[in-house]
Amino acid sequence: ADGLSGAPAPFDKGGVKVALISYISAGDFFQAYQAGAEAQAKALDIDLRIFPGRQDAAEQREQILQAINLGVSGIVIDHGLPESLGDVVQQALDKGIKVVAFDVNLNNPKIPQVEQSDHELASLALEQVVKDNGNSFSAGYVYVAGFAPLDRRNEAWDKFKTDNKGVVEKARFGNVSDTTATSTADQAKAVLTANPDISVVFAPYDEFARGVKLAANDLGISNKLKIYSADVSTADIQEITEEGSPWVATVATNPAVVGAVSIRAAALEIAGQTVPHQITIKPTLLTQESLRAASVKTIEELAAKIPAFSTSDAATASWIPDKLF
Ligand code: SR1
Repeated sequence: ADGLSGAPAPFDKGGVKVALISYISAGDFFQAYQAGAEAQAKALDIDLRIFPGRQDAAEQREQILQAINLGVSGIVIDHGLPESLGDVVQQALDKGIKVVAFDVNLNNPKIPQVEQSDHELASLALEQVVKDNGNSFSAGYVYVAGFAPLDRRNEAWDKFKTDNKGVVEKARFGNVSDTTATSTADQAKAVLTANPDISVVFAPYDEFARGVKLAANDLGISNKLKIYSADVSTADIQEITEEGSPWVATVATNPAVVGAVSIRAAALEIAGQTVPHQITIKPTLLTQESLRAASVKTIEELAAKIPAFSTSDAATASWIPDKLF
């Protein structure tokens, strides 16, 4: 570890230990988030310890205790179930370890909360739904309660239904696991078969959208359905823009940028510098039409065209390198 010249302690010496403890590691979003966190950690000469998430609350608790024993200076907690984390997170704070939470509400004024502005994300997607379909249609909705971003997006969906009485939610389904897309596809097949009048599916997580698209394709109804989602990855862009795809819009940040922001927030906390309690990374609407028109094929091409996909001004400081992608 060489340290960063001009950086405050302990970053001037380098090798500061930080743990990234995820609840979910599988899927494009979480892999890109981790890659962004690693890139930012490297730029800060942080010794980043990554604990893979396996959707296992007991294991995540254990990992936090392991990180405390490793003597880390900071912990970034990426998703999780708040009810199973409160006491172990408090143990970390009591030892002077700085904690940052992404997409898990730890409800502690000492813990900065990172999020992607989920109400806005869902509202932008739903505005596009109305532009494309009007405000009277039968809908399917993919939701699993208990995940902070999905719960926030659900608040926007509830408001949308209140404001648009002609929108009828015919079925609600979803699964979050290590096989989210394929399990959601199995559920979607049953739902779409039982409700042939569904013309719109709101699936605000890219793994959900991928599952619904798979089901629509298997049932041969891709031309009768429109899918609206959250998140974007290179694989998603290919699925959205391919000919005949029912996946017509998504609203997203660059997850690598979100990962980088989470590490920067932890670094600022460790350096004793001010970090806002709420750190928000704003998402962008990406329609099938706009992606096709711009001939965008990868997330890197998106980053070259849309500044918010290459960097964020959240949690920055003059001593923190932020040109990562
Ligand atoms: C199970 S929660 C999945 C969501 O977490 C992140 O906020 C991503 O946007 C993804 O949609």
